[in-house]
Amino acid sequence: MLFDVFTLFPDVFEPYLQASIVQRARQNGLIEVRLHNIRDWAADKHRTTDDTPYAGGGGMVMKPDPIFAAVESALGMATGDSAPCPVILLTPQGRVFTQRIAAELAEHPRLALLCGRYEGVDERVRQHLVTDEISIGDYVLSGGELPALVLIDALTRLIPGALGDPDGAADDSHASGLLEYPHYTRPPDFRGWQVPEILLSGDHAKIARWRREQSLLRTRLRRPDLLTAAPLTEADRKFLANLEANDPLKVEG
Ligand code: 9D3
Repeated sequence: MLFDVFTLFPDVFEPYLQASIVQRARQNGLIEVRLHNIRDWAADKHRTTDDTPYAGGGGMVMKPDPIFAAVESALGMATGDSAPCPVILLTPQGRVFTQRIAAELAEHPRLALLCGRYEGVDERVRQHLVTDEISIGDYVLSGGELPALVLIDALTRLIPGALGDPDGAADDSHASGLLEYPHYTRPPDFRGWQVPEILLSGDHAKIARWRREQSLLRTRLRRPDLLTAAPLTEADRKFLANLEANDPLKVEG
């Protein structure tokens, strides 16, 4: 999978791309990330990439011409060298990124990621270049660079072979639609706090059921919105119905 990233701050990408699972995926040829500095496509001698908004309002707006030049050149749009690919603007106004959107985007062999800065980009970029707009959540960041890295990381994890584990991303929280059950490792007694007996029992069927129930309890308590959408078995529904019937206000420890 090829990511073309368009940014005024290409340097902030390097440290993360040179670490973690993303680095291994690059070394294994599973992903390629091409960083394009929008400033390299500014036409004037001061290499201007932003300007004041028409009709005032304060702040700065990213100029359309360097962005169009950078994206059209990198994607071979003028020469028709390459198939059209999604051009995603990272913006607080976009649809909020989820695992479902990650899976949808991971189907594409190539994505262009456009990182906004300042108050935003000239509206004509949105209208005539961008094909999709994504936010990573309702909080204010300084630009689209961290969101672009978030997207690259989430999509890389979905590529078969990108994780060491052959089971891949199937076990990830959110892939099942539920929050994860509690995890423990050695020692069995840490400062007097015990690992739940059942995990030491060796009874794999019982352990699987306990973990599933812990996932259901935790999701019901912390993210009831997920529970309505999650694929639940008949046994799951019985467990939840029983909880409601016996003790509607019971909270997990
Ligand atoms: C000061 C301007 N803000 C008025 C409320 C709007 C604004 C514009 C640009 C706020 C933040 C930004 C920079 N952020 C992004 O470009 C961004 C972002 C984010 O801030 N939060 C979550 N996802 C994203 S994706 C891109």
